[in-house]
Amino acid sequence: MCSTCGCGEADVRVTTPGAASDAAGHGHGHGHGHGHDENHSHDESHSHDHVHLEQDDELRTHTLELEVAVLAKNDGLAARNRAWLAERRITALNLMSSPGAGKTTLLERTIAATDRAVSVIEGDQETLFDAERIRKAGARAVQVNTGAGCHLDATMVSRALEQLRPERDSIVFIENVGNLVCPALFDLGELRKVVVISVTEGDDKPLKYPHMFAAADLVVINKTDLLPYVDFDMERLTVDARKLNPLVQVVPVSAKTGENLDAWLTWLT
Ligand SMILES: Nc1nc2c(ncn2[C@@H]2O[C@H](COP(=O)(O)OP(=O)(O)OP(=O)(O)O)[C@@H](O)[C@H]2O)c(=O)[nH]1
Ligand SMILES: [Zn+2]
Ligand SMILES: [Zn+2]
Ligand SMILES: [Zn+2]
Repeated sequence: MCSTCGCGEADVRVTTPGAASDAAGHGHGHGHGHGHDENHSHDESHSHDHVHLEQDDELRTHTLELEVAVLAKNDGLAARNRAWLAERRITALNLMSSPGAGKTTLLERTIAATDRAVSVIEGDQETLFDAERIRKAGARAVQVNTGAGCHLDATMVSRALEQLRPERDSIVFIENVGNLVCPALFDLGELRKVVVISVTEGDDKPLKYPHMFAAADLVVINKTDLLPYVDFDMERLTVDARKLNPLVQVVPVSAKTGENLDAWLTWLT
């Protein structure tokens, strides 16, 4: 029911790859919306008569009310997830990035390098690819397929936790759907939010996607092995991220080569 991008959770599936039955759950068919603050329908730079301004305002007000209600409901469910995780002393981390920034690669490395028990909730629109990669890397994983949806929400994470059954004192990584926009708005019940940005995406992303960077506890700059080949100013990215979020930590790594991975692992512990 997202008025802007049409995402919905009507066909959400939660699957444990390799499990005896691919216990495919089916989502309750309620629609949901999420915020896109910008008014997409009017380009600021051109002028035209706002003859239908009242209808626009009405629609916008309605959309906003819907979004507020959806996010409030999500926040309630996220609080339940957070309490459930805290009772078990489980550290849950919400990993967000645009598609292909290297979230799964970083997790593969992390699983190999850490002593803590790790399990993973994978979010993608389709396929079990990432959950299979995690399983091959040696950790348990549950795949959430969001169908048309472009983010994970607290309900999906709650259902995934039921299947995952993470052990006490472990780390649960939640790899969100690749998207720098709406995942920022949805509290999943995680302890911390991590944004992964790769150097091939450009250093202008914090100011272009401010909600994501404002929400982050940590920014991981990935693919530093490619720095010689791209124009990416690490200093600019850091300065801009801190304009939005003065306390945010920034850790450059290469998930491919393992460069500076210790800084990430230290942040984790
Ligand atoms: N050069 C280089 N390539 C990397 C690095 N990390 C990941 N990659 C490559 O980037 C591509 C995407 O990596 P993934 O780990 O699948 O990225 P992702 O963020 O999980 O992608 P989605 O789940 O689709 O959003 C793959 O081809 C990786 O091998 C890195 O540090 N350096
Ligand atoms: Zn959207
Ligand atoms: Zn991935
Ligand atoms: Zn979305």
